[in-house]
Amino acid sequence: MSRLIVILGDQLSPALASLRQALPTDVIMLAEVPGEARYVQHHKHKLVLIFSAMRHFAAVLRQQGFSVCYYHYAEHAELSSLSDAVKLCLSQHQQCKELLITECGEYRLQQEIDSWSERFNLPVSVLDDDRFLCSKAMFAQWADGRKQLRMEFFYREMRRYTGLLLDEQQQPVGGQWNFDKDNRKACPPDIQQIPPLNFTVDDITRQVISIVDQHFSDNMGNSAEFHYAVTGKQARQAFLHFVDKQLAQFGDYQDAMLQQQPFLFHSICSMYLNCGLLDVRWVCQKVESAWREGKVSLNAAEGFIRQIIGWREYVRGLYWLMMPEYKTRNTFSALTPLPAFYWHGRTKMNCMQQAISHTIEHAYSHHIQRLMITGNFALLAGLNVAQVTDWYLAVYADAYEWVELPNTLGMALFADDGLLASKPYAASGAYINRMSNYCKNCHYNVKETAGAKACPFNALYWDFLARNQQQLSGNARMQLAYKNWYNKTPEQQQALRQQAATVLQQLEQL
Ligand code: FAD
Ligand code: DLZ
Ligand code: SF4
Repeated sequence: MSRLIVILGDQLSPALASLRQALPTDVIMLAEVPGEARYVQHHKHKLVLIFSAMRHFAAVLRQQGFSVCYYHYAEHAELSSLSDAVKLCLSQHQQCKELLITECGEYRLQQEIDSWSERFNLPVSVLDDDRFLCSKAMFAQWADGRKQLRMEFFYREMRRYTGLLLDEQQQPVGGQWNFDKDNRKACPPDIQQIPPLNFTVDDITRQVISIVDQHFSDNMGNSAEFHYAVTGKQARQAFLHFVDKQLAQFGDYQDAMLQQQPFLFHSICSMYLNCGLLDVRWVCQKVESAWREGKVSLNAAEGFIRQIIGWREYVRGLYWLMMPEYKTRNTFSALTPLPAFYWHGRTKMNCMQQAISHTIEHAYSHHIQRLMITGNFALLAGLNVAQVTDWYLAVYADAYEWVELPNTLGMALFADDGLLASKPYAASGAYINRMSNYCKNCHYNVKETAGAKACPFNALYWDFLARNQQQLSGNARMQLAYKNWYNKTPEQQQALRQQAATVLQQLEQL
């Protein structure tokens, strides 16, 4: 008996659980379908990356002797969803009497998959996605009975579980678990940098680019500028380049931002990890080895490994633990419509212009731009949570809901009432000025709080504290912020709130 093995666009890993079970008699299906390509307005680079990586992956499976059924975008008018593709494939391969799939990354699509058994009247096996180190069940067990689900404690468990950066007594090397405090230096503007590896497009990618241009012309980005890896081999090359050239400075400058520098010392590997071109165990081993060989400092290696086995695994665990209810959360009842400049990048706020233009150009911006620039602005201005989360899901090449939603709704917007973060990441212009050189080139003045030239982040920050006093003033980590607010005279408070009201009225013109 043959099985139909369905591989999704973010499951492009040779060691995928379902592929490990594949037999020569099975049929493997991959399908480019509008249902997945249009559920948000994905950035063109994200579409090119996924379609091209899917096609390259299918070619390798064929070379390995598998029977692959591949549906190209728009070649079959009747295909709208993945379910349609499965139906067509089953009709074309009637020997398949069972479906096999690895669990998917988004609740929305998992619901669809869960309907297949009844819909197609076949047994459907859904395997755990063991590309993640922590299974859903393991995370749920860790979370069970805890009052707070803090990443730091989860991360320590994951260090013990993986053995990464432990000494012979199973204690953290360097005597502490976390070197976060050493990851927050501002970056000198003239620092020497070697850019990430770019790749020239091949025939497969060229064909995909023309499809994306034809069918997704209104989406963000310019597909002619696509420069990312599309195979596992290229993604590993790009990562080794990072380890060799950038990792040494990743630790120090993880939180820094510089004018016209979208990548700084970041790895640019989330888009590859998330679609399966890179393996988390492999990347962590490469980074640990670089430290053990004395090539990079511990704060760089630990800082990187924490992001992967800590944050990445933690947000995934939290997502599956809390969905679908998580997506409905909106602690501050934030409903202000997303300003149009999030889509076109034309704003006088230089920090926002930089973060959004990097996003438009590369379908990428680094963590601090996502959190402390576009995310912070959305938090302070009370932008509509659903519109903000849709924006992040659309515009980044690494965006899938399991990772995007907890980071946006939980970390950036604090809309989950502190489930993920112990306090809101709210900051005025002073933080942005400290961590970047953006303010020097800005129309607004970061030192001013009143008037047409005042940095919008300043009044919005105080207004955020004032309007959410009821929810936040009891938070131990907000005490200093509220002390500073209460130290202001009623006139000062009134002026700041008036300025914030003016800013909010003119959002589209900022
Ligand atoms: P590096 O800075 O080099 O970090 C190394 C790796 O660590 C990343 O590749 C990533 O796999 C992992 N990592 C780091 N931080 C996180 C985190 N908070 N959560 C999960 N993994 C992390 N990441 C995504 O992969 N997809 C998203 O859709 C996404 N949306 C985000 C939205 C917001 C509002 C915020 C604040 C963060 C978001 N992140 C998301 C997390 C993080 O910003 C990106 O993983 C990172 O910027 C990717 O760039 P990089 O590969 O150069 O990362
Ligand atoms: C993101 C994406 C896109 C743009 N297109 C496809 C597609 O055409 N076919 C497919 O199988 N997967 C695609 N994906 C990835 C899926 O959306 C992803 O598997 C789910 O969101 C679950 O993470
Ligand atoms: Fe951003 Fe304000 Fe600095 Fe301008 S002055 S770059 S708006 S923080």
